[in-house]
Amino acid sequence: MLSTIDLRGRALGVRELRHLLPRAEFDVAAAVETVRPICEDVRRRGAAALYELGERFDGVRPTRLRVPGTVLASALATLDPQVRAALDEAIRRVRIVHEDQRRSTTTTTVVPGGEVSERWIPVDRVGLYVPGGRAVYPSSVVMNVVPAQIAGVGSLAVASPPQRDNVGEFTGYPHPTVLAACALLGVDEVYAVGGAQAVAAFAFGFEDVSDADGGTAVTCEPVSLVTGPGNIYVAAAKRYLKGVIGIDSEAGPTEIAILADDTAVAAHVSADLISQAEHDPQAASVLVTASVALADAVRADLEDRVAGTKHSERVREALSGPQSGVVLVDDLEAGLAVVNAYAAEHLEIQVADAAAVSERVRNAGAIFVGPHSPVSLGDYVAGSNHVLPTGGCACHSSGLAVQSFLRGVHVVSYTEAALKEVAHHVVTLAQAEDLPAHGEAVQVRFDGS
Ligand code: HSO
Ligand code: ZN
Repeated sequence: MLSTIDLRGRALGVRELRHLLPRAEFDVAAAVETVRPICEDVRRRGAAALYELGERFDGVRPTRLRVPGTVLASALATLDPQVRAALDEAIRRVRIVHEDQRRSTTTTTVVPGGEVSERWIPVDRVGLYVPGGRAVYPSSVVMNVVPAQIAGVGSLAVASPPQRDNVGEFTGYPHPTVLAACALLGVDEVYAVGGAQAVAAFAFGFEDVSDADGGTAVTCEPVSLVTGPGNIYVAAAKRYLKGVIGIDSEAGPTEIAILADDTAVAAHVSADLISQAEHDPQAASVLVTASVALADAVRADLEDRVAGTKHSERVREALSGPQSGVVLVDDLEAGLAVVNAYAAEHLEIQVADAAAVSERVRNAGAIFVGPHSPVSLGDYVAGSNHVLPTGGCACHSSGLAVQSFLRGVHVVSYTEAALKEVAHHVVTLAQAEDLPAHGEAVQVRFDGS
């Protein structure tokens, strides 16, 4: 488990580092070919396709595509009280943090009478995807819904795959804890649709005439934006339909990188590496350190800890894969260069003076500072968001936030005098670009004056 990449004694640039550092091959482009017919089928046949695709890919035909309100209510009523308390606390903390990140309009007076504002307008309607394959993610409901609600999105729908193992009134619907989390957050538009077909259903909308109950058919209106993590097919569908819809990011398998020195506790490092490896055999767990003693101690701890963990097979596969490893570096400086080149989804800093070191991190989806801030805290109840950029996308993208659901619109307002003052510049630039009608549109306002 955990191969070693020994970079000691080598001065490497970003290009070389990216080449040498472990990273999963995640061929979304190839998966786009697989999801194209699925998305087109949903576009053409709507609800009929969604029932069939659920049966084929999720192993159970959705009972109804839209989960009835009574089923949502009973998921909440039957939710384990401890799970409810934990979800309540997660919601409370995620709300506190995200409330603070609201955007307000900025207005700049460029000249007297000439103003430009940036007004933040929420998207009208979003579709939030909550995965439900190897694990079920009520926490992801919280991470998607809370920022969307705080941003002021008027209409939001959740989709999550129907679960084969559900029984009784939950048969053919998403996992009851996912439904309960939706109910807790006041989301009543929930669909039993998973995978690529869920993204297509959101993009195109559909009408389910089989769910008319003698009255009107159920309609899912198309959304403007789809957010949330998912498997490679969800990512591929997001890529394929981008443009029809906006997307947050193409979240791939989870990654944790830990920058540690010999002040770190090996058992903590080892447990944290395992915690994210548990998600997926393709998950990446990377330790970056200059301390051979720590690396050895972590390896030794992993032996027992991996054997004793519930999903040990999956974890072993993730830790043995080419995407995981121990990166040995000369010193902290070199370690920082490595983590910045790697741009992990989650980065833990477990070194002396972790706060100061963390300020020097430029690329990471989220940073966890010091010995008492493990990633799994952030996964659930730190208040931070856990929908984060993977695969090196942290170099250019942010995790899900209130901002993800807003558009910043520039609002221009000039008086006649303020326009007159710059009219000649508009005319000059219009002529320079051989677009004289642009200039004329200004001049016409002053003709005869
Ligand atoms: N670590 C995952 C999120 C998650 N973990 C949900 C547990 N549940 C990606 O950030
Ligand atoms: Zn996690």
